[in-house]
Amino acid sequence: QDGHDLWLYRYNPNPVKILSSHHSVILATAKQELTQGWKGNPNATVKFVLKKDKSLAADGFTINSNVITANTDKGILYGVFDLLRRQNTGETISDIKENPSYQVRILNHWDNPDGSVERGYAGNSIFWRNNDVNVTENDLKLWKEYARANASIGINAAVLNNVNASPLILTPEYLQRVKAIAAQLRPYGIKTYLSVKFSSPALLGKLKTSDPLNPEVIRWWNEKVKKIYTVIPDFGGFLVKASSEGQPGPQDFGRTHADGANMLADAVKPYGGIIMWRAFVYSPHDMDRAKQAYNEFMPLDGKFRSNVIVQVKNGPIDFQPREPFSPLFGAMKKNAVMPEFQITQEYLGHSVYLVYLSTMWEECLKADTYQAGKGSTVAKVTDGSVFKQALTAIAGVSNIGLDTNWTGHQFGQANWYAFGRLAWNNNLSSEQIADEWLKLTFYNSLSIAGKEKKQEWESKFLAPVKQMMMDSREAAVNYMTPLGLHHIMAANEHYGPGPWWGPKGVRADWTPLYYHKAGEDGVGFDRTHKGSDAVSQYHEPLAGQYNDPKTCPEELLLWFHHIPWNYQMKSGKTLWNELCLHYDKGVSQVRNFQKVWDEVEPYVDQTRFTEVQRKLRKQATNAILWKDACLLYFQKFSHMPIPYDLERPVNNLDEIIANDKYSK
Ligand code: BDP
Repeated sequence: QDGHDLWLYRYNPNPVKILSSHHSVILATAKQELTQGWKGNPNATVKFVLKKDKSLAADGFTINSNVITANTDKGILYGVFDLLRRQNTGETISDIKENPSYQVRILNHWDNPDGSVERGYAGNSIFWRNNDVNVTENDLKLWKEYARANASIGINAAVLNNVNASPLILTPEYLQRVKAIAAQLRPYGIKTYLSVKFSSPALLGKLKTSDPLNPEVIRWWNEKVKKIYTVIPDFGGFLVKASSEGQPGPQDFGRTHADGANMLADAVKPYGGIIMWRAFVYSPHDMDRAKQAYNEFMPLDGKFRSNVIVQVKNGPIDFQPREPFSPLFGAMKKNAVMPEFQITQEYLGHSVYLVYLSTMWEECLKADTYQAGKGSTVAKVTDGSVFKQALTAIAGVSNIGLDTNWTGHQFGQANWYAFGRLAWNNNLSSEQIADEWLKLTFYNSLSIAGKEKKQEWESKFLAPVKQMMMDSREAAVNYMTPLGLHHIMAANEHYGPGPWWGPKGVRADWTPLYYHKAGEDGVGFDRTHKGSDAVSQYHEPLAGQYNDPKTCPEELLLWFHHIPWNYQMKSGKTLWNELCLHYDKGVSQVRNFQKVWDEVEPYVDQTRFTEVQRKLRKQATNAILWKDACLLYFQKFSHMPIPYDLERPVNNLDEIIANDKYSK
């Protein structure tokens, strides 16, 4: 077992008969999957029924005594995968009805034409290689495996290239490769999308401008879109990062985000395409980066076309181990908004840390925005239940690369899996998802002898490993950025600690100093009414709760407040002592993960066991570095001792800083 089979390993299927009065490419896929995965009674008959059922969404289905019913062939395919999953996890199957939470459940690949992957830690791109557009047999095989894995968890869309988009992607040569990829994804019900560079008309078309209101520019995009649809008739649309981090955009021409998005929306509209327009923007002039996306987008609410959806990162800053939810959720009421989660672990230890991200996404989805009264959770204000938005979607920035196990870390697969499951059902619990994933990934690959000991496996492997997953995100928060600290990672790579970093000449809101604001008087970013007033972007009662350090959840305290070192926390301890305790706890949690994993060795194949064991060792070493670096650095301001009953630092701050290549 090298992990390449993901959660899809199937053991010796039983024979099954399939009845279906319809035919389509997708139904053929559904039949094939059922045939190679059936675990129910041998020679049972399964029926596919396509009929109009108003209570079912386009991708929804019911399963009832071996009859799978849906409105569309895609619905049948999802029904088949659902049935197989339940068989493989040992669930009882009766009277099942499933409708997806979001219409578009999409992976964003930050992959570049040269094969590199921005923030990718699992090898090079599966889609692009050295700017070479030739398609090999191996490519086709891999793309098909990719499509199958996605379909099995309900993902139905993929953006094939980086949001920092190369204009090359729209050239005829690249579009041919996109066509080849789309052909592998289509039988699994997956639509293809591309990221585009806003200045493509000037860069590729040699126009004098890329101004979205210029008639030549409009014509250029219309022509380009027409060509794309000739090559890929079911093309999904564009994802756009514009006027952000140096990317060109409508603001270069004095236009708004809505002007830019609507021009593209009009171009794809005749073909049923959509535009996902990212709200990840921040101008260097505003005083608090956490407020900027809201400030730019709120005035545009209602100004976007109906086939535009605004794509918002879960937190207001940038995929930190913990952030409050972005105040744009729920705030925009007239235009559709979609969440963007980051599956790749840019700020959470790359492919070294074992961090199960589902609990973080669940925290965001279940957070109450109060925008339309109590219960207006992020899930509900984005899936169409609170605001009747016609278009609903959710995106995950992929962690996939050419590594044999796809995700670099064997447990990174759980995050890909969890994203798909939550996109399908934003009400699922992370615990259930972990349970499914572990059974599918580790139990089903055991030998028969292993399987006879199912109960033993459940108590000795499933229970402790699931608990480790459930605790893993909080552990990372503890040893990296506890109590609301954020963005104190080392520059550029965002892996190790770097709270000291903030050289002159670098824009302030890219540096840790800007975010933690540690000084003799305390630590944390004052976002209260007296500070940047970011709290006012939240609806009451949240704004009031966040504004007062006594009612602000302690896990977000230093996000919203600048707090004196000797401030008394709910525990009665000082802020400084609590900070020390959190860092220390994070380290012991990871050490405990090592023990948990070492003990489950008899239940895991050697390859996967050793891989995870080695990564946990690295994670533990790095956790200690984080703890030592942050505590020794903050101690220069607090002048307080690390509580003597805690483990002492084993690294020296001056040496850590000397080893930080960005601080030279
Ligand atoms: C940041 C990443 C950067 C991305 C950017 C984005 O550091 O590589 O391009 O987000 O989402 O987190 O556009």
